[in-house]
Amino acid sequence: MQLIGMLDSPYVRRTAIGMLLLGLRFDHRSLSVFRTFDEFSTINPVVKAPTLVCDDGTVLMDSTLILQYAQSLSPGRHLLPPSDPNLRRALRLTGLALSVCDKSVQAVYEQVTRPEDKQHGPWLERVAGQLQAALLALDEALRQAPLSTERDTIGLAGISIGVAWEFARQMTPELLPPAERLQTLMAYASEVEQLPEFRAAPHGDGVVQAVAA
Ligand SMILES: N[C@@H](CCC(=O)N[C@@H](CS)C(=O)NCC(=O)O)C(=O)O
Repeated sequence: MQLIGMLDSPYVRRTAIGMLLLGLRFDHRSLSVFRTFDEFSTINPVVKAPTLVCDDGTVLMDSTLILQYAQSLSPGRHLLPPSDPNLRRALRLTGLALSVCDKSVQAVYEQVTRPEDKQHGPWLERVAGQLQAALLALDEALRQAPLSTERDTIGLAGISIGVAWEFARQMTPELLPPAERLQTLMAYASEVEQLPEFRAAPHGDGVVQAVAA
């Protein structure tokens, strides 16, 4: 299998970390959807990161769908709890984390891909408000009940929260709520960033490293 896309994308990074935690072997090609658009389009003409080229050549896209497929290849390790109430909580937290990713990415695209005089202030304000709401809800949820930071039990929610925070922190620091309102979230994220799978796939332009079993 080949995972295509850069680890500066939170979607690529959550996919890579999830696949590593599932114990799957894959090659990683750090192609940019912007700088290497043409090369990317020869693999997936839709140019979406992440893209997964399966062993039979099937091309998958979308981090959640790729992770759903990856989960099917690793029946011994589960990234989602099997049933309620834990399943419902994990899905809610994952949804909040994905919203952090979506809103942070939208803000980056607005600021980076548009010329300054074409940027739309009210849109950016709306996105920033949504980003802040998702981050504050995550902090509150983690304060109410802990979430695993352990390698053997961390799931999709924990992976997504760690990755989402790192992306938002690095890419849109000016849009975040005050740090004192995110203490629990920050502590959680800093702990999970120490896991071998997170360290093997750091935010940035590198390639996913192998992890010892
Ligand atoms: N919901 C998708 C979002 C993926 C996404 O938007 N990825 C960005 C990179 S951060 C991308 O492919 N951008 C290129 C484009 O949309 O043209 C997922 O979870 O994979």
